[in-house]
Amino acid sequence: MCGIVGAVAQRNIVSVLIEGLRRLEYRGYDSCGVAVLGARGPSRARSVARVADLEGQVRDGHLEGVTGIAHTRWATHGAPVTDNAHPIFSRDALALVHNGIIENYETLREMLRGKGYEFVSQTDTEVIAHLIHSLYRGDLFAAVREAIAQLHGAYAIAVLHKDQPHTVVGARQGSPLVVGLGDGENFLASDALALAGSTERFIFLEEGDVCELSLDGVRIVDRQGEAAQREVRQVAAYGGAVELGPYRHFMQKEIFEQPRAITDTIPQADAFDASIFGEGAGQVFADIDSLLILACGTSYYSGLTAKYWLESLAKIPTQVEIASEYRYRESVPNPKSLVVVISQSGETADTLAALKHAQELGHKHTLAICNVGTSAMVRQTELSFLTHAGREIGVASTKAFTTQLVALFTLAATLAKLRGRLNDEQEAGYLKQLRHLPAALNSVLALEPQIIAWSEEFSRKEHALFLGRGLHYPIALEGALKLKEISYIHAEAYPAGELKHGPLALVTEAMPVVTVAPNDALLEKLKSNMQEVRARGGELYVFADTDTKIVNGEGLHVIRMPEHYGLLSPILHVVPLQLLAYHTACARGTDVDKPRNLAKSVTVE
Ligand code: HGA
Repeated sequence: MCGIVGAVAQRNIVSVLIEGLRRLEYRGYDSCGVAVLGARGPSRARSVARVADLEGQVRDGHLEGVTGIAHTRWATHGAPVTDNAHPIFSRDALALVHNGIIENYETLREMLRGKGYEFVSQTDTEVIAHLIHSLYRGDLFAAVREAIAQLHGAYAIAVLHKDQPHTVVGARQGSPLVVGLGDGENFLASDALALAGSTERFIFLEEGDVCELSLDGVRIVDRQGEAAQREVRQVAAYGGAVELGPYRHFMQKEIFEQPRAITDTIPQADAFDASIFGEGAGQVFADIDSLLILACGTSYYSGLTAKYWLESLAKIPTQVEIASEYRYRESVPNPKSLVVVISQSGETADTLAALKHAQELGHKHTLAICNVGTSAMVRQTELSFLTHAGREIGVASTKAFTTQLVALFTLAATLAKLRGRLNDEQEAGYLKQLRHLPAALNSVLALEPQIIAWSEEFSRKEHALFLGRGLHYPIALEGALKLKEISYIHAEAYPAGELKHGPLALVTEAMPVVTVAPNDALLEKLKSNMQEVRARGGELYVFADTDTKIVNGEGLHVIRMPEHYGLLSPILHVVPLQLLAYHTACARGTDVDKPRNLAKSVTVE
């Protein structure tokens, strides 16, 4: 989603700003811009094309400066057109970039219009720029503090003013912002990743913080206006831009990286030990009587899968809820419940807000399952498990999902052991199965040519139905989500037993029905559901375990999964669904890594 970069230096800073935007590009955006401070005020370049186009404009226009801010925008208020792209100016004196949503922008706009401010964009952001400008009395830091006291909603902002050279002021509430410390120069960004190459020393701002960057230092105050001492963290692991290598898209690369990602995520320990989840986890796990899993999108589906594991293995009651729903409904808190939040980036706005809501309701035990160790989510939870998927660039999540499943299975097995429900032999068996997963995944990835053949058929369809049962119902949901996200084919997933309660009405010969058919206890029931589809002329595309005896026939297409993998089977069965979505999207010629209207880390509500 939106990205912010800012810098104060003694050298021309434009290349740092552009490079920062380039590093954030993978998150998805629809316009971008950069502003630098000159003697007569800020000047800017904005583009509704890619960062490369912005770079061309900057070069051709000789835009240079030692103080600047830059932005990639994912529009929430106002179309992705140049006038709405950030940086937004106020009276050619002040420039501002913003991530988030200002909920009371209409009231503020009326108030500011009353003061003579003219609005030239449809954004909610423009009210912040004019508000700060209206409050400016020679001190930008003070004006920002006064302005944010009037804002309702979520924001991370970076601002500069023509009368204050070598100054960028930032503030955050509900959207991430980090300060990067250099020598005689300082930086600001919505993600430390943007500043890799410029610094390895970061301060992760906390909710309500306001900061002022100058050449020789950074001033930070907290929400109350008290000087805040924030830890300086060394973060060196970001490396350079990720290369595509022999793959056509990052999504394909990431699907094929799953054996490696899972190898790196499987706990090294030769036992399911609470310490895998952080210091004090043993105590926490002994204290809890249930789990509440909060997540969005693909992470929500990993939570749904985990419910089956947690309740069958550990016999611990587990509730899974969409974060954006949980935070706005009245629920019954249980302080003995462990709140598990799942997010690839650890910055998902809805999940962070749900976590905060749970904490305010009195939930004291929290665990993050996350791919980014420096994220807000990891910092705001008591315990954490880091997946080691590596950077995921494709908007449609793949390796983050399967590594989350590894983390959640480990959690279920650990709780089962602590509750006396896992004997030594079972523990050794599950550990062995986990270690063999990368090899098993390689065999599944070898099915790619057969899946490509199916994808040709799918690319001509407008609808698809996905069926699964039990542990594999969430996998059917994830398969349908992948297909709709990147190929724009309308797809729905149902637990197969639900067919006759409604969706069967949709089944005709034009409706492909993808079926996840592992050789588990529900296989015979699933076969009956498949018959129901065939009887109505539906075309079945079945991913069946080798020993299921489901064979090709009229209207029945079968791809055999190499081996049955018991409780861990969802981790294997999701992979052909990822490949099916990927190759169908390729056949339809969509922008696979950056599907329309979507963004990578969803940092707005
Ligand atoms: N609301 C602002 C910023 C949008 C944003 O943060 N997207 O991720 C706008 O629409 O310009």
